[in-house]
Amino acid sequence: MSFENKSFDEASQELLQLAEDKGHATCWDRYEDMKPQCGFGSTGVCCTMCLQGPCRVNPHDNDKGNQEAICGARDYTIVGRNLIRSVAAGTACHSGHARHVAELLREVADGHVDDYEVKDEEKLERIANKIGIDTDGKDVGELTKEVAEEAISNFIGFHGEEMSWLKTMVPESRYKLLQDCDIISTGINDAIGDAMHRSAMGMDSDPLNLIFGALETSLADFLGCTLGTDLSDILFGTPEVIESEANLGVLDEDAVNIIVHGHEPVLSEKIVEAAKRLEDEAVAAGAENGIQLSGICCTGNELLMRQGVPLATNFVAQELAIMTGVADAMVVDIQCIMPALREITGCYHTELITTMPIVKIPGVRHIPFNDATANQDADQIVRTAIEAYKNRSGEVNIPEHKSEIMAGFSVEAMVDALSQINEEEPLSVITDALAEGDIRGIVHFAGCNNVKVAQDESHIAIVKEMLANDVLCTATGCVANAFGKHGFLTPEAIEEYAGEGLKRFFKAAKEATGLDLPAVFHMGSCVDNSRAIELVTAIADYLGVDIGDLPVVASAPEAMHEKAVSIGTWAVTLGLPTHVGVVPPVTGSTLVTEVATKVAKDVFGGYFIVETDPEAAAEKIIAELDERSWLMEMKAKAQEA
Ligand code: NFS
Ligand code: SF4
Repeated sequence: MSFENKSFDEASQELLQLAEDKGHATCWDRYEDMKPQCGFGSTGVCCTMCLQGPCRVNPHDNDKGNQEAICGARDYTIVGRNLIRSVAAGTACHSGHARHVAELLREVADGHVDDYEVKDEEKLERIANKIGIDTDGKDVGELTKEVAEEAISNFIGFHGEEMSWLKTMVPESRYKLLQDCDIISTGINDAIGDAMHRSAMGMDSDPLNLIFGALETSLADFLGCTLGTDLSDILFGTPEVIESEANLGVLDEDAVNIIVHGHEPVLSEKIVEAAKRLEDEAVAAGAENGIQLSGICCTGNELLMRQGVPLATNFVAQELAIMTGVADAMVVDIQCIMPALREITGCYHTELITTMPIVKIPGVRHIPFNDATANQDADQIVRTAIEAYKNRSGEVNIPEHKSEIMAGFSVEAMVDALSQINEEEPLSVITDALAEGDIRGIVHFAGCNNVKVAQDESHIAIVKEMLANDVLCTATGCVANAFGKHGFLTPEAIEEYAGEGLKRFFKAAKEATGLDLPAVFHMGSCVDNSRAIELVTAIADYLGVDIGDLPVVASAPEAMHEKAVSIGTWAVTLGLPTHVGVVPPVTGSTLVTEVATKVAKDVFGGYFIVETDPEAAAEKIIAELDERSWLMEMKAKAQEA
């Protein structure tokens, strides 16, 4: 049997065959078991907000029309409430991650932890300037403290003021629009609290009010993502262009393989250091190649971006990585960690290790990771992996597939590259190419894998169309990982997939700088979607226009997590048409669906394009890019006249 309906990734296909041979169940099998999935849940019209429920209303009941729930709630209220709660959950994830980094930064400034230090003083100063902190005469410690405290104060708005950081993150025109719509919260935690409060039983039932509430919450998520990115850059360094590899072929039979999985660099950066420190112990245990680290999900992306650690695979294949037989430890922190890992690691010698107080799995080894004892904890984790290596016995099934990749494209790294072409005005390299038509627009890819789509298939189908149509592509999260595995993060992919205009753009860049750039720019983890907005804002400011004017579209072809819902929502709010390749649970309300897919465009410029067919999606994305380019041209002509 071929496994093309489950995964487009050949490494995954090989291991799916193995799973079948050995009788291991995977998420794909469990997905089949879940069918048929409940129509009420799938369309967002199931409410469990009070103990009288669940209420499942039928929006299209011929006898009763739009059916009312016990309390009288209708489809639009229930869909609106479920939506805002999803956005709040996504926001809690990103901002929980950011909060940890912010608090760590403050601890570092206060001298309470010894195992971390500020690695990027330049970024520290740049961020301080950006948020209006006077840097004159202050040393690194003072500045770190002030930046950390300003970040933490953005979580709770004691003084009833708008989250101060947000203003620095978008063009003035966009900020004004957000203010006019009255959707800027006083703090990240306030936004999450309000979202939960207003969606409780007997609270907000006005769908429009709930939708605007969801937008407000999503802006808090955007801030959480930005803090996660900026503060991590300060602590661990701003990514620079780096080379590495992607896919399960990076696992090394002759090394102790430690796979880090989750999201925060706070833990995984320490694992990198500990792995170097304890390399000799691994060799002494018989692993002649020492320790091989690799990553899954966004912690993989974080380590790739800053340390060049290779990517093992992306979200939906996390169980398959264990079936290689050489994963000595899988170390997880927060988010996107399937509880199913326990079952599959139980069949192998693999040590599954949880580390965070809010993520435990029954029956799984927990090694608490504390910032104050980080080095010691990381050593214990790595030593546990080395011990597990000694127990390795079963057969080895490492797929040979892997691809070379280039990553590390922070906005700083991109501007740095562009300034080798035009030192004075680096962004003009992109805007000129847009004006001349060599580049038709920019598409930023974000998001996950989803078992409802064959792994990576939609990602690859859409990016191929984009490149062939001269679209400049950036990516974060599991889709960036997919592009890595399938060879799109290489210069060679330009030759293979790009249209003539895009080829000219990259050729000119190469001639001016000697740099071989990849066909797609890997900008990092999912919190690093903030980097995409930083880039877009810089371009908008350079041209003196708004984000909503630019030929830029976002796409999440295989969205899965509530985090993807919150990111998609802020992308729309910030003015980006946003494609989603999986139907979100809102279609039970025609009203909410119409607002999300049509009305939003009139207010914000951004709106959701829900399209599960990748070819149709690509067409819609390109039509949107063309429409925006045309409008920009018309506006420029009108200004000249
Ligand atoms: Ni983003 Fe990253 Fe992957 Fe999706 Fe999960 S790892 S935070 S949520 S599945 S892209
Ligand atoms: Fe039903 Fe209303 Fe309770 Fe929801 S809040 S479960 S719709 S009675």
